[in-house]
Amino acid sequence: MSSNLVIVYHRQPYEEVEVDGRIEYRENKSPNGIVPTLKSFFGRFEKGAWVAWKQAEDPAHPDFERVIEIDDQYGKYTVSRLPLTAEQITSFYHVSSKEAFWPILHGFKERYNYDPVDWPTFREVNWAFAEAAAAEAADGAVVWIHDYNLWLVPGYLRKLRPDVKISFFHHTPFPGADMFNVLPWRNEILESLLACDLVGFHIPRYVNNFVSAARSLLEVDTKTREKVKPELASQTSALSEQSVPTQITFDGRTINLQASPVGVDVDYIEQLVAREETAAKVKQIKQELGDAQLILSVGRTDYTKGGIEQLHSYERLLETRPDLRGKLRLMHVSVAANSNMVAYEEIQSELEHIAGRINGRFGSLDWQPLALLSRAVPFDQLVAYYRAADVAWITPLADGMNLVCKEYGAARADGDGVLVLSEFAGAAVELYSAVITNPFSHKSMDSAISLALEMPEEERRERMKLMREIIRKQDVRFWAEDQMQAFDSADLPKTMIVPAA
Ligand code: GDG
Repeated sequence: MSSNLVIVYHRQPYEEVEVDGRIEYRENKSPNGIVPTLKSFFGRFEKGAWVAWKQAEDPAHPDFERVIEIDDQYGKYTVSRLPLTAEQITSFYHVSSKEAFWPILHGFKERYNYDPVDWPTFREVNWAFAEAAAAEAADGAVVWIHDYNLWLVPGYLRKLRPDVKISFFHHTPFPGADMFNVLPWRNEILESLLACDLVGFHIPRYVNNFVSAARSLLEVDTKTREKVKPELASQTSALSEQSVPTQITFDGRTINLQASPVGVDVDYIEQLVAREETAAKVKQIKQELGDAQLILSVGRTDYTKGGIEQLHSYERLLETRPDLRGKLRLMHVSVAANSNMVAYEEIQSELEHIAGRINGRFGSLDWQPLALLSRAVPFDQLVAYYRAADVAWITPLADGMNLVCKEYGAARADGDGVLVLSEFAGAAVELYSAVITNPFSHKSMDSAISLALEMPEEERRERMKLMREIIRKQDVRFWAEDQMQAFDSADLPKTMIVPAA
């Protein structure tokens, strides 16, 4: 039976484990994150499907079943596995998406690498995703595509299936025309996105940027523009906007635009924190700390996450404040992506270099100022660190949303703890009661961390209370409801759009 909701996301929605020579499909070990959130949508549709890639030596004759049925706590759904060669994956994902698009999306022109991009392969892979989605979709189904590595899918899908509703969600920032137009494939990408019924972003700034890029190249008109919802305009910050287009027109069609910040599963995190094992782990962490304060920093190893700038700030802090030596510990979790990308390897070795220098300069046999972890901490332990940390120091240079800061707030059911948050994380638009900082400024970084470490309890609790109210209200279910409403309101007549060749 074909599906009423088809989710197109590059990764498969489970872990494949070989047991006695047989493949078993297991729930992802970590029930947080975007994959379980997306799977939870299947419960709202009669029949669901997921399209992802899977590596195959010979895609014409893959050594796995292309389409399988999964039955898990989210119900029964189909997973269509698109066989791609290792070369196709490297080219479309690691090279085109990560080396060319990712730096531009996050505003790092100098890191943009155009030369190795093989555009025909990017098109070919996106076409294959579109074909797989078209094969799964029922008449008038919603096809929900995620992220920039699938930018051309909407245009192709519109060609293959003019009847379906196409929605596209960006998890990254979207830059304005000056930055986006660095990409030589800009017209083709924008025309594809304009084949959607709905294009979603975390915050109004990215919507405005998308429209600025589209208007710079194409005859796009704004049909409706609205004041930004109060929950996304509670302060004026680096990423604030006061109004946002909600509908634009292009080529005789209307495209709905949505700003909807992804949230976290607060109930789940609170349940984890309430467990006895978590309490025991928190106690153990606190005992090990003695009277030292714990600063926690968590993210992927990526230049956008600002790890290097943060370690420099920590070094300056220990340099200028000898009184803090022996009284602080920074746990810097920087999970290395398994991608063999030079840019990430360089960041990793730079982090190790600075961390080694800090420990060498200021540490002793009894006290190490910094613990650098390059591997993922299991989520049930991570929440114990969230709960134990006096300060969460989350200072990306650019970040679509940033869920770590929301997880930290969700874990602080005790009402204490301070969040220092970069003003360039999408989450800063919502979490105005955090200590907001500019990671490009030494002065701002250094004063924010000092302020956080010295903040009186009353102020900590007041800020945390405000933050937790927002994190709870705008949690993952709130986002899901927003998406569902947006799908419903995107019921528009469609015409065929042919993306530029
Ligand atoms: C993209 C956008 C946007 C991290 N370290 C560990 C661990 N994590 C988990 C966190 C969190 C997730 O990874 C990271 O989410 P972020 O949102 O912070 O960042 P990206 O991976 O860059 O995600 C981002 C997001 O998409 C959603 O739209 O917010 O802006 O870049 O859930 O908990 N989890 C475990 N151990 C770790 O050491 N278990």
